[in-house]
Amino acid sequence: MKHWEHFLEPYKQAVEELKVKLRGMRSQYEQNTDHSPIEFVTGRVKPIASILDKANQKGISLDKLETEMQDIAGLRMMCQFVDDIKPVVDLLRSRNDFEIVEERDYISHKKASGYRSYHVVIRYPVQTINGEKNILAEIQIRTLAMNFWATIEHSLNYKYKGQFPKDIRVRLQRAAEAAFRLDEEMSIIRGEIQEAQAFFSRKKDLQQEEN
Ligand code: 0O2
Ligand code: 0O2
Repeated sequence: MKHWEHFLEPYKQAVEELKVKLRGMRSQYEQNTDHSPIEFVTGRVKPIASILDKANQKGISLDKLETEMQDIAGLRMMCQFVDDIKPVVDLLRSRNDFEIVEERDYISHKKASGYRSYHVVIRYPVQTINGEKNILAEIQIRTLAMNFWATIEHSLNYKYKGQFPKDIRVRLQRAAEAAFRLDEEMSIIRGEIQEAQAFFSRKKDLQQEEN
């Protein structure tokens, strides 16, 4: 147990630091533009039981976790529109506080399950009392609709341990198509939605100034 605490410490620090940094991108957008492509940011360190399960499933030996398990530190950036994802990825590419080591585009190439998301794996330097330690972290960038589907599917996956009954599998695939269409519909009326959001956020600002 002590060994795990020691191993996970830099990952915990990285998740906390990256949450602040990525949330900082959101607040800068909010201050400088009418629309932030980032809706919200979450992060977590993978629980030990999940690390062990995944290592077991993928045949990763425990002494290779650091190099072979890329999502021990995981961050998620949620966007309103599919078109917001690319500018967010471009911003990640332009940063100089970490290095991108891999990108996986499950939006142009959705997974067989119906999963859609854009994954960016980074090498992030953590400052420790023993010097700098580089760790891998995975940033998942997705729309709210993609996130809704993935969250539900993930819970069901947990319940059925990946072996879905046929009717559930079919329903999940239909739900994935519905989420895809929802994203498409929202993209079409994006201009209208953003105009309304900008109007309400200006109104809120004015009310705050009056109080
Ligand atoms: P569960 O139920 O197992 O999913 P804050 O206090 O707001 O700074 P907090 O409360 O520590 O932050 O966490 P945050 O950032 O709100 O989000 C934590 C939740 O985000 C996790 O819940 C995950 O569901 C989810 N999450 C975020 N990023 C990732 C990721 O990259 N991979 C995965 N698998 N999940 C992610 P829990 O606590 O793990 O509970
Ligand atoms: P968690 O913390 O429970 O979410 P693999 O595990 O082989 O699919 P790999 O190589 O680790 O893939 O990388 P990949 O596929 O880029 O990223 C894996 C993570 O993406 C998963 O983490 C999920 O968070 C998410 N993901 C991938 N496929 C699906 C899917 O079909 N449904 C859902 N809901 N999420 C998916 P873990 O390992 O599941 O961990």
